[in-house]
Amino acid sequence: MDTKKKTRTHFRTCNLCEAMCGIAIDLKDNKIIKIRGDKDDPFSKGFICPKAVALQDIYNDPDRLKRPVRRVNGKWREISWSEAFNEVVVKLKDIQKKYGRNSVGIYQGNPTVHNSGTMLFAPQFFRTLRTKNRFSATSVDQLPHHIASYFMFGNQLMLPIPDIDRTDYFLILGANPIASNGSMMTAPGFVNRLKELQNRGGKFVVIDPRKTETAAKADEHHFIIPGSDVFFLLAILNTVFKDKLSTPGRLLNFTEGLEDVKDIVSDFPPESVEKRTGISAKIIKKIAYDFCEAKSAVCYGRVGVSTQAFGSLCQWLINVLNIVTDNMDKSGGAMFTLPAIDAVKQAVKDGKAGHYAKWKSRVNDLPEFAGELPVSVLADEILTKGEGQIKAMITSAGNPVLSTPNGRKLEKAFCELEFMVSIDIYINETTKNANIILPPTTGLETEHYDLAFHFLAVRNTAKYSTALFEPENGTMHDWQIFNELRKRMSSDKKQKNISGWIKKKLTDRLTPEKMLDLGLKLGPYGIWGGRFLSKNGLSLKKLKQNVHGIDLGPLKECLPNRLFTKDKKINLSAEIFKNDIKRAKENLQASEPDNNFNLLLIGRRHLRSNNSWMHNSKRLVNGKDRCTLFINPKDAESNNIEDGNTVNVNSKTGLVKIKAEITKDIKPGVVSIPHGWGHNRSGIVLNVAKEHSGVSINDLTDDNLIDKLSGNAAFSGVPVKVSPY
Ligand SMILES: Nc1nc2c(c(=O)[nH]1)N[C@H]1C(S)=C(S)[C@@H](COP(=O)(O)OP(=O)(O)OC[C@H]3O[C@@H](n4cnc5c(=O)[nH]c(N)nc54)[C@H](O)[C@@H]3O)O[C@H]1N2
Ligand SMILES: Nc1nc2c(c(=O)[nH]1)N[C@H]1C(S)=C(S)[C@@H](COP(=O)(O)OP(=O)(O)OC[C@H]3O[C@@H](n4cnc5c(=O)[nH]c(N)nc54)[C@H](O)[C@@H]3O)O[C@H]1N2
Ligand code: SF4
Ligand SMILES: [Mo]
Repeated sequence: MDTKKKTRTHFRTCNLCEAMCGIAIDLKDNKIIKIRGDKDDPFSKGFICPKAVALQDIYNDPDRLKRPVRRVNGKWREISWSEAFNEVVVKLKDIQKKYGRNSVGIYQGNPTVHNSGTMLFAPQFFRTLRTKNRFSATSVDQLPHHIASYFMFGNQLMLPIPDIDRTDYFLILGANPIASNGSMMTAPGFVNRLKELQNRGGKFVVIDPRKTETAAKADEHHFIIPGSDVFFLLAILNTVFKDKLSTPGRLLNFTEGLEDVKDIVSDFPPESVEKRTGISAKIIKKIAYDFCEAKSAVCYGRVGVSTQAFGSLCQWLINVLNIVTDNMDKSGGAMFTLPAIDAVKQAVKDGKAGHYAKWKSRVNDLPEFAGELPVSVLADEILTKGEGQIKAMITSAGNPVLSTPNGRKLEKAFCELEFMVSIDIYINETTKNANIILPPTTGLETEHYDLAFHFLAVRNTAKYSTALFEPENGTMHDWQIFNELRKRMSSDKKQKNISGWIKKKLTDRLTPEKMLDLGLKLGPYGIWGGRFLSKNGLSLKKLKQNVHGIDLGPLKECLPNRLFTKDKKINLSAEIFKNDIKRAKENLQASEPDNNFNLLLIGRRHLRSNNSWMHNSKRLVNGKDRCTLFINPKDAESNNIEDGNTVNVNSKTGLVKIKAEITKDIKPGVVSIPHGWGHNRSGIVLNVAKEHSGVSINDLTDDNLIDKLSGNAAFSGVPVKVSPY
């Protein structure tokens, strides 16, 4: 059949955010005529958001790079792949030879986890570099979740997922899933799931400094002072124990440290945190009672509580709350997935799945976690002279100039490098600083399997998408780029023995398809490995036959078997959390506001945006300016600001000029700017985005504001001053 001339429909998963929506793409003469939700996808049931339609804009974007480019005297010139690879490898090898292996730094951005090719192939290349200077978007996002899981369950990837489809009470802190479509909780059609929760008599309660799109639909919303969730959670737990509201139930048999936790939280009665959180003791107690009285309940906290000075304590306490109220590993509580490719199990090496503080950053002594250092320290690692200084950078699928704290400083640091290569589809605020850009194919040209999001999903499902379009001649997939880099970096390495030689030959022949097929077959539902050891088991072939995806059922109880701790027990009171409580206590006592910077800045997300990189789609950026400052009428009045005024926003780190939008939906004392904007830097090639540039909130955020335990950026509640322009 000549598919080029026919009308046809291609089914796949949208890979833009974590929701894994099934989409149906109608084509005529091989041109896209419509992108719609796939009603037959058993998981997303036809739900999509406006970004899915923009997949075609990325594919068709005239600004998208398709051939490698080199920057010479501020001008970009196309070069051949072989020239590009040669130069990159020669430069990286030279620099490592001259300054040592840690002189090459790596930053991997968010789309990494949305691209199975990169997930499978980038690590092999990075291993050849043997550098300790590895960074990623994890430390401006979910690092505290991994730390909590590692210390409590023994595996950094054993992440509890709220069982939203069965819960009776859903307590949401610092997340706005109606705009973000859910994170570390893959639940396509989230808004419909919330409606169903309410229809079956359940309740959901939102704790957020802003009355968000999600909060607006909630049964209760309570404003909280940014950065104070740790105290709210401690006080909830205080009430649970003091009033003997609940017990861990079945979990008690394999939970260690309950008495320690009781002891810790006894110091935080609700009355003691009223002022710091802005939530009354009465409300805190009511939430504790409602949570415990519900048939099932789950507490979930995301970006807004991870990116705080006490982000790790927050994620730990959220797990503790779910455990001590017998809402962990139970229908309607927080549960664990069993994905078709079991990344959780595969994360175990030498009996351990993760490590913490095996080494520290050269500057500021920040702990590594699972081989990565916190990105807040990246600029300083480049700028601070001495042994181990970063002299070359590799960025892949990331835009840290816009997405990490004090982006201006990082931008300056990039200018000091001897060499930089970026693997990216655009010349943007980060990649414009590279010497060479290696552009991969994108979304619709790639096959897709969600290695990450199947294990973060509210149901067990599996789905594989074939590529819609053949890649253009002379273009390369991310995985091919990484594979080529790996081969060339290790080309002069002699294999010590025959098994090494065989391993290398086999590695050279791997493709994502082969690896996925193997993973599926050996996985828990596979034809070779699983409990479904039969013809009906999963394989890539089987997934290809089921273009809408396969439902593998609701999440199931799996503890204590699935625990990765040595003693097969949940560790409720790991030392690192207990020790960090001291820091929290000090903070509670000494929280006098800084009069110079009297407002607290937070971020926000919009449905039609996706971090920093989708503003070159006209259909998404059209309409009202979205990069504005939300400010409460009281604060606007006291600072002489009227709606629509351009204002100065200052922090210790920087200054931006931005339009004010006065709204009661933000707590007095708090202001909000969305992240990912700021396309007003010279030298970028994003012609649509430039026209809707906005400003970067990360020109205001501070690389010194971190969660000391994890090193994660503390974006929530950056002190700022707002004044008329
Ligand atoms: N102040 C503040 N800052 C934040 C946040 C916040 O809430 N507030 N959120 C943080 C969070 S949660 C995150 S995850 C980070 C995101 O931080 P980053 O990952 O650094 O930023 P992105 O904007 O996602 O950049 C993605 C890059 O990948 C490129 N790209 C897209 N698709 C592909 C592909 O298939 N292959 C390759 N090679 N490149 C591709 C894009 O062109 C873009 O350059 O931002 C963080 N920054
Ligand atoms: N449309 C869209 N979808 C996205 C993205 C996007 O950029 N746009 N990014 C994707 C990525 S990378 C991620 S990680 C996810 C994130 O998904 P979510 O975590 O749902 O992200 P946000 O919408 O930023 O929600 C964070 C909420 O925390 C609140 N908040 C801020 N500070 C505090 C605080 O101190 N305490 C409390 N309790 N709340 C606070 C904010 O007001 C905000 O409502 O979204 C993903 N999906
Ligand atoms: S919600 Fe996320 S996965 Fe679903 S269509 Fe929108 S961007 Fe794609
Ligand atoms: Mo993220």
